[in-house]
Amino acid sequence: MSDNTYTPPKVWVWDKESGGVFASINRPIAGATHEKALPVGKHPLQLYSLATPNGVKVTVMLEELLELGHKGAEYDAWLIRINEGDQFGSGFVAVNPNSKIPALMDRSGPEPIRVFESGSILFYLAEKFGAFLPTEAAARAETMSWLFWQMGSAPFLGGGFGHFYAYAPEKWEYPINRFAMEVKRQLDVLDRRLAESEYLGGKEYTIADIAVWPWYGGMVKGWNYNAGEFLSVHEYKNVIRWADQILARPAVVRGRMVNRVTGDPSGQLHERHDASDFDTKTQDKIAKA
Ligand SMILES: N[C@@H](CCC(=O)N[C@@H](CS)C(=O)NCC(=O)O)C(=O)O
Repeated sequence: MSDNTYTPPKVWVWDKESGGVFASINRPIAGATHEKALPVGKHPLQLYSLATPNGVKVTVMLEELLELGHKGAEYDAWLIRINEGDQFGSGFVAVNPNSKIPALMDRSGPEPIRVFESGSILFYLAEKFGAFLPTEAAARAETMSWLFWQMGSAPFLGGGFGHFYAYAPEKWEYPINRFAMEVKRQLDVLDRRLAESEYLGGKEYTIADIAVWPWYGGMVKGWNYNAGEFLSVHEYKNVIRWADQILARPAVVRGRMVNRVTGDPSGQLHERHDASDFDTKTQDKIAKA
């Protein structure tokens, strides 16, 4: 146990930044901090996002829909730099009052429809295009169960484990233990499911896989928080099999590149406005131009 004890006051007040990565953008109130309209491109779907695991879910889904031939899934992906506070601009808050990426505006109908929360966006697109969501009752229920499992579980992985292992100003044993245990339990839940089933919802690749993969596939690939060795991710053989199978999909490779601002420049497509952008507008190409 740490000797760093804290007695909470009777009433919490916001008198200082809490420290750690992202401390400067955290605040206890919602709403816009500044006036800023969002750009609108030529396509029916306008996405405002960043290639974090939550953002990647949506760009993978859109690329998968395009791969299937759904022309109505053409989209403009605009970059929202959350470390610079873009999510608190008035235009963004009008699309997502929760000020978090990803946020989608569907401009294909007479009135624009806003959709926020990545799980809700995946479900909206799956229903709109009739894809990646089984119609048979048992497979549909299983798919939705794993989709909601992701939405409830990943905050323990990101906000819990990732925060205390990678972002907090100091390493504290108690929260790291608490959340490492929970993340390993979650990986074991997935490993057991994927031992009995090719994909999470059953035989088909669905929005459940698209939602879970960037977080838990990312963990076993060692992409998130540099914590692969710490969490002994090699133990989760079925999750590794499934993660590699999904990574072999061309739409997934493209989806991971959109709105990415870190890593190899050839894998960073800051904004996507046309299918050809993957060949001509990645950061390595822009640097040479
Ligand atoms: N439950 C939300 C979570 C979205 C979320 O946490 N987004 C993060 C990036 S991964 C964000 O925008 N953070 C900015 C902030 O908290 O100010 C979803 O799945 O869409």
